[in-house]
Amino acid sequence: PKTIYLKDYQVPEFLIDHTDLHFTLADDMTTVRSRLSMRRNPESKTQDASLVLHGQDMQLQAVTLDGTLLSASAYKVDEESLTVASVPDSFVLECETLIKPQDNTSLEGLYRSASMYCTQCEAEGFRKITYYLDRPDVMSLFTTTIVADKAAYPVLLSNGNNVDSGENSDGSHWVKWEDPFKKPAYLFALVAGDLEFIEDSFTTCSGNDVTLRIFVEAKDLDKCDHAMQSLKRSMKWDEETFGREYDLNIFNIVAVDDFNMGAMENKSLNIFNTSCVLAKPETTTDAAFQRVEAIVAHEYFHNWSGNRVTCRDWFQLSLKEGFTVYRDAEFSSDMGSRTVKRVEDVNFLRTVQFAEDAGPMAHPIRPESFMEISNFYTVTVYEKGAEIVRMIAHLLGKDLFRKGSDLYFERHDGQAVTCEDFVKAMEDASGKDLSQFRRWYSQAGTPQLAVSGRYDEVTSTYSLTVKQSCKTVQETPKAFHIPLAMALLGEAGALRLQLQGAEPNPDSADNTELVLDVTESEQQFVFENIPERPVPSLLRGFSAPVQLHFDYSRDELMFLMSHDSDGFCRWDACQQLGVLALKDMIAAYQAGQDMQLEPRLLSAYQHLLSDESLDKSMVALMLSLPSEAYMAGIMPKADVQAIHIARMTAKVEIADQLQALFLQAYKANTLSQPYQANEQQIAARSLKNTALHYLMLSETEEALALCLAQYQQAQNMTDSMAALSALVNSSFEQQKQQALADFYQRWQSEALVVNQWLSVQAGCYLAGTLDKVKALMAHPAFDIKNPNKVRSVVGAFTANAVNFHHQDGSGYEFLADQIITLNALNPQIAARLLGPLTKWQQYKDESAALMRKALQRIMAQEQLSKDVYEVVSKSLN
Ligand code: BAL
Ligand code: ZN
Repeated sequence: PKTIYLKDYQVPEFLIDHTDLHFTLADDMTTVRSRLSMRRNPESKTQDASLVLHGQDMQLQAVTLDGTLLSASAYKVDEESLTVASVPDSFVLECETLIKPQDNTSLEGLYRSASMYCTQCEAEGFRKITYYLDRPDVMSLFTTTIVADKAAYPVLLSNGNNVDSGENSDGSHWVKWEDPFKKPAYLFALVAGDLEFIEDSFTTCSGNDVTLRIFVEAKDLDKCDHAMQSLKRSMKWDEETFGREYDLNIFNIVAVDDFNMGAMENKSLNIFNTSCVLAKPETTTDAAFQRVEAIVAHEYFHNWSGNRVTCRDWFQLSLKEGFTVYRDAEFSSDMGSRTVKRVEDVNFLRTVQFAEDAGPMAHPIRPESFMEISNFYTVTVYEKGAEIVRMIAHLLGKDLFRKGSDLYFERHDGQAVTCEDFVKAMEDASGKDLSQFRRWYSQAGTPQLAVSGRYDEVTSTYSLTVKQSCKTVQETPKAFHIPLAMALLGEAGALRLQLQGAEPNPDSADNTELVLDVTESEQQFVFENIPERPVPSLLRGFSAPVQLHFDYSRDELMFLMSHDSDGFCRWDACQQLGVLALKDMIAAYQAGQDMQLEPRLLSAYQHLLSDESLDKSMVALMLSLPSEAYMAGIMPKADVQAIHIARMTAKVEIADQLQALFLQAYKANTLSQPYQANEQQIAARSLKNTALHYLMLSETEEALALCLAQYQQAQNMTDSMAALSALVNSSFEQQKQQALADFYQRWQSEALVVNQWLSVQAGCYLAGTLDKVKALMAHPAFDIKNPNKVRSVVGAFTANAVNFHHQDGSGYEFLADQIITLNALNPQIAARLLGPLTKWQQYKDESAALMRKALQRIMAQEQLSKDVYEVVSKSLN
């Protein structure tokens, strides 16, 4: 496969002013007729070029140029394109193609999901629908006519407004849609099916009424309310927070079962994976409720950050994704607890994105090359991209950041632009210099920030020395501009900060936090008039996506945990104490010695469970030891078995020692009110179920009784799944089997619930899980063509570190088998599932060798897709 480079970007040679599409959907074949009004791009240097359109996997029936049917010699078709040798400066090109959505298992382009037709065009799926300039900087006005059998497909949808419709004598009907906004082909969407909808409305800030509809299969109509409410909250929030108003009178969401991604922001016709839109208490966990709200918001926010202002090319993907993830995170923070949201996001970033940055697929948030763009819908582009936007917001301050965002939208409305355009708008609006900051866009890797502190009693100064370094598999980047938010904590609270050489700080209460501009490889910051030896609170709110190293003593971590006013730092202090505790135990295990649990950790947990004034969600988060994946990421040549055994030993010890407190927390947080997915209830359930988890680790009869009662009486899926998961990971074999059978029996007709049932089993950390996973894949509930099911079984298994990394290599071989099967069916999903195998450098030599062996077996397959080839070849390099 060919590598495509950002440096080779050229403006398109042709533009498409109008795109008129006509679809006839029939069981055996779909006919697509396109009518493209085209002209040469005056900005292109090659004014005599022939016309080359993207296209694949279709059968071309006829090509017409300005009304004249072209003979076969006038054009050339290959696997990826249609070339018309000679075209005038301005012309109309018409193509008729045949496609087979029913055979399209890649779920890109037009395909069938259950009994409906739907599309996924981002990034390059439109070229599987018709020949086109399938690149985001070609923006066109679309009209779309859909013809289909009326009985089977009563609902026919596309982007924009429904402008005409009618019926034919053969039982078919048609609808014509017109989108008044120019858009790139990746935002095109079509849906046809037997769907029902719920409807609501929203009046925008300037008084426009918008009809909101969510289309689903009839059986799911009762699971749409939460998404609808989330949509309305998002619309309002975007007006208030970013000044962004919706721009059409209609906004549709459609739920589909078979979907590669979470959802897609097609103009006015968002298509969602059912898992990201459907929610009701009986079938949906708290976490999934929150995910629905966040993803509905994310897709809605794309209407401005993505659709009105889109990307010039796919290297700029983070322009829309990083910004939109930042926007949805801010939205979620405003809807619930800001600290909890921040901790969850940082925990994810540090575990998953840092691992990507340390692996063979490391790339800057604006990659410089790719073979297959689908491989770059990554945590780096999305989540790290959002952190970069967050840092800009932090550096500019709230008002200037808003000014920058207003300028960006105003300046570039209707355009396809670059990350540079975004940064420039921020600079122009604020007057701040972001030149060095731009390196975050072009350099990969996680900066390491080594900080040390020294207190001088004689001069009453405190010096912080900050050293930054960064290394990736490929290179050593230049120094980043890192905003380091910090405070100095004394016995009685945060101290006033006066930085040597800086303007004197006014004597006000809010000068206890500073953001240090770290810009060099080594810098020293000296604080004056510091009356006592302080404990520094560093990287407050996780002010930059870096790995912080400060040699805190365990007592200092205990102090931060209870005294820091920054919630993120309190949580992190607890995590870092957990890291030290686990490292001790891992080392003891590896040396064949007894594993002793750090007594401070036990006392910290005891305190967390006893202090009623603490935020329950935060307590639940702090009671969770650093994950095995996080530990593997920070330990060179990770020994997964040792990490698992040490962590389980620690957990069982905590469970046994604090049994009474866990029981008390369990009882105190058992709610009697009807379920609501609100902040208070979610917090209580999360603490209660954390307590249940620990209680079950002690495997007492009392805990079992509690767990079974919770399972049987649960009125909501959060409680039901928490109990089922505790049972599945316990040694109460008979009760476990009974609960699993009962659960399936009860929920077999609810696909999303069955997926949870699959994943709780595939994620079981007990021995023998791989055999169970293989059995699950033969279960009627499994379907390898459905990405949600594949993620629930194969994805959940690969996240199950101790089983996936079994020392005999069986987990790796199993994954390789699945990749080889999926490579032919759905390359995107195959490449995505490969992730865990590519990180072989992070594991001990024996594991690494077995992981490479599995990768080599995949590499030796004939007919590897571009997606899989790129990931495997780069990770074997
Ligand atoms: N644009 C692909 C799905 C999403 O990020 O919203
Ligand atoms: Zn997005």
